[in-house]
This record gives sequence, C-alpha cells and structure tokens, in this order.
Amino acid sequence: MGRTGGSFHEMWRELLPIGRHPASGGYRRYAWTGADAECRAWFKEQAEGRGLTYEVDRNGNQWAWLGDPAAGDAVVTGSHLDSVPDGGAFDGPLGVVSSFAALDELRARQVTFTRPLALVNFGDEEGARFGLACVGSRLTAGQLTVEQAHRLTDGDGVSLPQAVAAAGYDPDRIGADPERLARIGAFVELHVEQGRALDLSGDRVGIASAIWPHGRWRFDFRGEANHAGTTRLVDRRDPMLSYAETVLAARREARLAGAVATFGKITVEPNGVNAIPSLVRGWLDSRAADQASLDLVVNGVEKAAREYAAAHGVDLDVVRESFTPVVEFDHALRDELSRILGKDKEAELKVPVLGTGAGHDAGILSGSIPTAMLFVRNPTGVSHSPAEFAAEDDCVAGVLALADVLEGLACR
Ligand code: HGY
Ligand code: MN
Ligand code: MN
Ligand code: MN
Repeated sequence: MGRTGGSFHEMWRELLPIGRHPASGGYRRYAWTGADAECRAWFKEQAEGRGLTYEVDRNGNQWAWLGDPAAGDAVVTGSHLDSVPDGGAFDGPLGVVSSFAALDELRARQVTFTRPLALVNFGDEEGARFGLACVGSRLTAGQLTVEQAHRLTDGDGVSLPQAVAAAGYDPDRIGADPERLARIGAFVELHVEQGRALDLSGDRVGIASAIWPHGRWRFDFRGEANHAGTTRLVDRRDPMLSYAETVLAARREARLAGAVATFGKITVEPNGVNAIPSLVRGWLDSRAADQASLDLVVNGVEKAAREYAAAHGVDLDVVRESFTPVVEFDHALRDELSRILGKDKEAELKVPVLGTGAGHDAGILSGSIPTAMLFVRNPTGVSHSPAEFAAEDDCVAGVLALADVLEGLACR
C-alpha cells in the first residue's frame, strides 16, 4: 500500500493558479490580501476534506490536526503559502501540499499514530507586504511583540492590524502563543531547495543543517530635491548617486567576505523623471555563513555609504529592520531524520545534510521547539522568481521522504 504520493498532483493543480500574475507568471500572494484568502480557503478545504480538526490561531496561522491537540508532544509539518513579489510556485506551497500528500500516504500505509499530528500554514512568511519575514511564526514564538506588529505598515500605509481586521480576523488576539508551542514535540518543514547543492550531489532530497545568519537594513539617503534640467551638477545634493555607489560597495564587501548582499528594493521621493530626488530609500538583505562575515559586510557597506553620502552632501540614516541569528537545527532531530531516511541506503548514500542562506519558519521556531527541514531538489537553484522549479518525481520523492519521517516520528 502507499508509496505513491498520488494526491500531490491533484492538490498542486488546484493551488497553482491562485495568485499567479498572468503577465509575469510569478505569484503575488501577499499577506491578508485576496490571493492569501484564496490560499487559506484552499488549506481549510483540504483539512476539512480529510476530517482533520481545522483551526486558525491567534496570529492567523492555519492548523489541521489529526488526534487531540491538547495531548501534547505533537509532530507538526507544513510551511507557508504566501510569496515574494512575482515569486515562484514552490517556495512555501511545496511544503504545505507535501504535508497533506504525506498524510494521505500514511493513511494508505494504514499506520497507527502514536502522537498527535498537525499540518500548518504559517502566515506572512515572506514579509512581502509589511517588510518583515516570518510574521506568523515570529508572533507565535514571541520574537515579535504586539507593539512591533501594530507598527508594521504596507506601501499604502495600511497597518498590519488593519489588514488583519479587513481579512476578517481579530487583530487584538495576536501575540505570543507559548501554550501552543508547548504542545509540539517536533516541527519538520519540507521546502524546495533555494540553491543547487542537491542538483550537484545528484540527490532528490536533503536535510538542513543550519540557516545562515541574515538580516535586512534600510538605508535612507536624504538630499535636496531640485529641477533635473536647470540644476548644475556642482549644486546638487543627489542621494541617488550615494545609493548607486553603495550598491556597488555591497557587492564588493560581500565578495570579499564570501557572503551575499542584495539591494533588491528601493523607493524614491518624489520619484519624478525630471526631479532630483530628495530621498532614496534602499533595503539591504545580507547573509553569511557566520556572524563575523555578516558583520564585516554590513559594517563595510555602512562605512562606505557614509563616505559616499558625505561626499555628495547627503544625509544618511541606517536602520536594522530585522535580523535572524544563525540557526543550527536540532541535532537529535536532524540525526533522527538521517536515520529514518538513510535506512534504505548504504552508508555512502546517506541523505545529504546542507546549510542554507534562506530564512524559514522552522528557523524562527527552532528557538522554541525542536525543528528540522527537508529540502527537495531544485535543478537550477533559482528561487524567488517565476523560474523556480522542482521536477514532479523529485516532488513525489519529497512527499515519500516526509511520509517516512512522519511515520518514524509519530507512528508505529
Ligand atoms: O527571505 C527568505 O530567506 C525567506 O524566503 N523568507
Ligand atoms: Mn522565500
Ligand atoms: Mn519559503
Ligand atoms: Mn522560508
């Protein structure tokens, strides 16, 4: 019985069109928007269609329970359904769909569950709308206070509480949820690999070892708005120049430190073709295999930015908007996954263990409960792009691996 992962394909086809932009082919599933609501409705339908106990927690995360949630020591699996602007189809949804398909697989194997099992969709993991990643899991883990959450606003000035209320949820409920976390014994998140390690090693599935330390810093370059056609170059205080030089400095510092640094988002005021900007606001995303390297990059970029700003008579404010320290996934749980998945392989064919520069809800929760991650091969490594891809048989391999892991952890 079992070992087909067959329900994956049907669920995938149902979810695929939701929030997909017709022109770019990318996904625009932003927290608390219509596309998010459609994804949530899909999750609820999958849960109730399987006779699971469906609930939405105080932070808007969706849970589907098999067994008694109050019994404790639950095994939880899942991921997120929201996306970055024009993101790919797999980042997040692969983990959620695979969770349901893995449960179907376990039911086909007629296993007996010895622990409660829950499937979860964590809200607002990408932070595309309010600028902070992993809001649903950070709130639940108490890593984001209610006050901080209430101060989050989107590009239209809509606050997070306003968006939550507009989506029909109660913003006054949001906050830490230690009781919920205390009932969880292990969280395993399956995710498309956002890199090429598995492609290079020739493996379909891998196990995460760690998440690199990473963060987001906002650089506000303030100059002087003026006429683009009549202002002499020597009379300008143009923040765009300082910003441009800082972007190049980020690439230089990252290369020197063996890290990564990206200025992927910028806002310009007044944003007129014929107006020298008064304000250029750029966001730096930087990540490195260790804290010292990350510090080297960020400090180097900030130092260079201040020099460039001074040279152009421009003021600079740098604000650290978010930071996630290195996450070493729980060694015991990670080794348990290796044992479970490696059982059919000779020693040299063990499932690979690999680090990642991408942040995940499993990383946020690792400070509160034992967490682990499974990665599914992504042949090009491309992610956060419509080109993101995972082959069908690799996705099914991921479902079967997740089913094996859940069976090993929660069944007999
Ligand atoms: O940004 C990240 O690493 C994650 O995809 N939210
Ligand atoms: Mn992502
Ligand atoms: Mn993700
Ligand atoms: Mn993630």
